[in-house]
Amino acid sequence: MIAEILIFLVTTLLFYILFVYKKTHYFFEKKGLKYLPGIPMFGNMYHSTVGTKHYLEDLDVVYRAFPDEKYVGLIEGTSPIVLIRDPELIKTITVKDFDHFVNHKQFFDKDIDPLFGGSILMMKDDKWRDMRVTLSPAFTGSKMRLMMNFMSEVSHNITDYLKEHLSEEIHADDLVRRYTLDVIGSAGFGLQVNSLRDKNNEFFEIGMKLFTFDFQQKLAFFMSAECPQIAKLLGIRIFPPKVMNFFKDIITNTINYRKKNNVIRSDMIQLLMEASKGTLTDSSVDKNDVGFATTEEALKPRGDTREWTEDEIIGQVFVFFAAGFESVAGVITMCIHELALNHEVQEKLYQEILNHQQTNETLSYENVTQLKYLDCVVNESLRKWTGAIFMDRVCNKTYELPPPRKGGKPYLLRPGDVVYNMVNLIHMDEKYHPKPEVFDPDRFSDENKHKIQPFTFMPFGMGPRNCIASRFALLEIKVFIYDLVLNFKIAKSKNTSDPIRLHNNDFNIKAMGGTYVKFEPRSTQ
Ligand code: HEM
Ligand SMILES: *[C@@H]1O[C@H](CO)[C@@H](O)[C@H](O)[C@H]1NC(C)=O
Ligand SMILES: *[C@@H]1O[C@H](CO)[C@@H](O)[C@H](O)[C@H]1NC(C)=O
Ligand SMILES: *[C@@H]1O[C@H](CO)[C@@H](O)[C@H](O)[C@H]1NC(C)=O
Ligand SMILES: *[C@@H]1O[C@H](CO)[C@@H](O)[C@H](O)[C@H]1NC(C)=O
Ligand SMILES: CC(=O)N[C@H]1CO[C@H](CO)[C@@H](O)[C@@H]1O
Ligand SMILES: CC(=O)N[C@H]1CO[C@H](CO)[C@@H](O)[C@@H]1O
Repeated sequence: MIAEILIFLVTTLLFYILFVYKKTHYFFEKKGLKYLPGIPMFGNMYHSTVGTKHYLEDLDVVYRAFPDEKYVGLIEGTSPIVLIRDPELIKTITVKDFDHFVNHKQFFDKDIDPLFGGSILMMKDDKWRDMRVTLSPAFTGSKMRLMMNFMSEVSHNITDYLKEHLSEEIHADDLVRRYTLDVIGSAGFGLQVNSLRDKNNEFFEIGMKLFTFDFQQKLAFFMSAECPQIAKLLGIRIFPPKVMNFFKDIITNTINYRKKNNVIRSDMIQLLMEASKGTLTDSSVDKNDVGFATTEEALKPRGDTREWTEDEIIGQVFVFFAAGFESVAGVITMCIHELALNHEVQEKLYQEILNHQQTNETLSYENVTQLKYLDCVVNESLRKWTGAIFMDRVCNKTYELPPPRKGGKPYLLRPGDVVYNMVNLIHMDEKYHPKPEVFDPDRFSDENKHKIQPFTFMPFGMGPRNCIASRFALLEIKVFIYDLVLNFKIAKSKNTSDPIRLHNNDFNIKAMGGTYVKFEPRSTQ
């Protein structure tokens, strides 16, 4: 009897899995979309789910399978997603018809993870619009000038540390994460973290915990992405309340301290405190701006201003962790790795920086944009290694995509349908960037940059929902690379991998086996 019930249950389950598997295929076929069948339950994401390949490598297989399609079907687990591969169409979705695609896919629910879920990243529609308009003034050029001091101080401290450890093999992944974490501590939370000297710093440890998911967290993440209702019902949380409370306490204590003692420090907490009182504005145009325009230029306030609670606004400091930690750390680490492997690029960059330093002792905000080759090196690092895998957008109003190929039929997107606008894979497509594996900053030189087709280089996303902090990120990267290249020769060590391959653990951009280099003294020292 029990055996029969078991057989019945197993058969039902198998049929159910097969049914779900076939349903997506039928769905795409009916709509005339090309797709790869994938594996039941995993869809096209089998290898990255079981951890034998990076997420990007799974996507790459689908991206390359149909070179003549403007978009194709992607099966993520059991969900059908439209993968957009045509730059022209990406422009239409992220800029021209943005009104149909305002929101990101919901990876975190506000009720499940208040810090991630309550941040601007996950906000929707008008609420997002209002928050974006409120926060944007905190990220304009003139505010970045203030942030630069915090970055430089951390960078100098790390340079000093490295001078005491010349020619030792350094684990750059760790070093760079200490830099970005210290910068977040200082520029974001008003803390002097100094995590390189104070190795067991609590802020550093808790910050790192947010990004190294253990098995339980991976499962929770999978659940809240695949079946959010069930996850919510079960009260599944990705981050333990302890972590959440740690950050909340820091923020609350800092604010209370500042209010009580009338302390003013020009960091993000300060800017956000002003924003919550509605006194933060910025209409100045800075000719030295780097990065993409933030949204206040594109989004008009809706007139009636929303009242935010201080909690709601201050919660946005956490965005530095959610969106600004791994992304920056990944690019800087890869840039260091590339410089160690590409000797000529590093020497050319060194010459530019040395020249600058000889006339101008320290790097100032005004001078950052004048370092043209540095800009090219950073952009080339972002081309190959941006953390932006795709720009996910959820369709809000029924929308007709043009036919995927000549003679095909248009595709109708319904509210709730998800599209992924590809970023890295377009950066690495030889159709747009010849010899994409080669690290060649001269792609961005004055002579060459016009050859880069629009919407084929978009490390910070595109349109009104692009990265709010691209200026902050570019500055943070440049300040550190400037100091490193000026003071040291970044050299290969025993464990430097060449060529660089992506590790296969999760979404983050890291080199397989880690990035190890030596910082050798420059002969002038
Ligand atoms: C190299 C570093 C960074 C990269 C490559 C990067 C990339 C991106 C990308 C691709 C998006 C989505 C854009 C889209 O869908 O069109 C995004 C959004 C965002 N990023 Fe960044 N980012 C970086 C650093 C930062 C930093 C330092 C912060 C600090 C606050 C930050 C805050 C945000 C926020 C708040 C959003 C969401 C904006 C919205 O939904 O309105 N990012 N970023
Ligand atoms: C930099 O180092 C100095 C001296 O060790 C220290 O007082 C300061 O707090 C450090 N700055 C940061 C941002 O960690
Ligand atoms: C580098 O990229 C940034 C945005 O990421 C852009 O503003 C800048 O113009 C680019 N520089 C060059 C030389 O292409
Ligand atoms: C640095 O900036 C100042 C002020 O903008 C400018 O006069 C000077 O030429 C710059 N120096 C270099 C080396 O670019
Ligand atoms: C570097 O590689 C050697 C083997 O070649 C290994 O024994 C050593 O632990 C590695 N060093 C680090 C810091 O991982
Ligand atoms: C289906 C859906 O999400 N509809 C939303 C589209 O956007 C408007 C405002 O921007 C919302 O009010 C709808 O709920
Ligand atoms: C010699 C030189 O170029 N000095 C400049 C260094 O940068 C500052 C401002 O950032 C200028 O005021 C100097 O003229």
